[in-house]
Amino acid sequence: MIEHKILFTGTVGAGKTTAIQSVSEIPVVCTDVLNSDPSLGKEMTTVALDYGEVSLARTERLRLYGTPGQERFSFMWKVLAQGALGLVILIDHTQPEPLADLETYLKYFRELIQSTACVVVISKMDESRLPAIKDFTELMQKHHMVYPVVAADVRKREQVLWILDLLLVQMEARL
Ligand SMILES: Nc1nc2c(ncn2[C@@H]2O[C@H](COP(=O)(O)OP(=O)(O)OP(=O)(O)O)[C@@H](O)[C@H]2O)c(=O)[nH]1
Ligand SMILES: [Mg+2]
Repeated sequence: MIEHKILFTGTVGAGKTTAIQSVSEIPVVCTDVLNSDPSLGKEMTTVALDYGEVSLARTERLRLYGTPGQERFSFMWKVLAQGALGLVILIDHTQPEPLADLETYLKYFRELIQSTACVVVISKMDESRLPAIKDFTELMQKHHMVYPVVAADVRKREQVLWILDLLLVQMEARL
């Protein structure tokens, strides 16, 4: 059995925990607690990590880790990034500055992105329309990063599997 570690990161409420819960075949290890910050606009928030697993073929299993979104827990980001072979950056499109948010994650994970595979996922585009996907792609180009940028609803298992597929294609191309 070949195992790959995949890391889900990105903004608070973008759907990291949801994405892992959508596809995991084991009960997700979840460290969500009641959120005490009303500005986050949701009941629960991750304080340490999420962990789930999904097997894609009989020979391949993905170990899925999710980071906390809140910056005060960012000490966990580097810890969780160790050994990751692919990175999913989730950006909540309903937040005031989604482009600036993406830039924050591109900068923080620059080394990991350049040495592994990456997919940028814009979530909640059903709720707000601008900026467009093209604007996120242009930002990536400005940073000389050529990776897929997609809009997805991570509450849907098939869409998370599609995101993982976009990562695996890159990982296979590197082998
Ligand atoms: N409308 C809409 N809601 C979504 C979409 N994707 C996820 N959600 C909702 O957004 C919320 C995401 O919450 P979490 O999965 O806890 O987000 P998180 O990224 O783990 O957040 P932190 O752990 O606090 O950083 C959930 O209530 C989802 O149901 C989407 O595409 N559209
Ligand atoms: Mg979470």
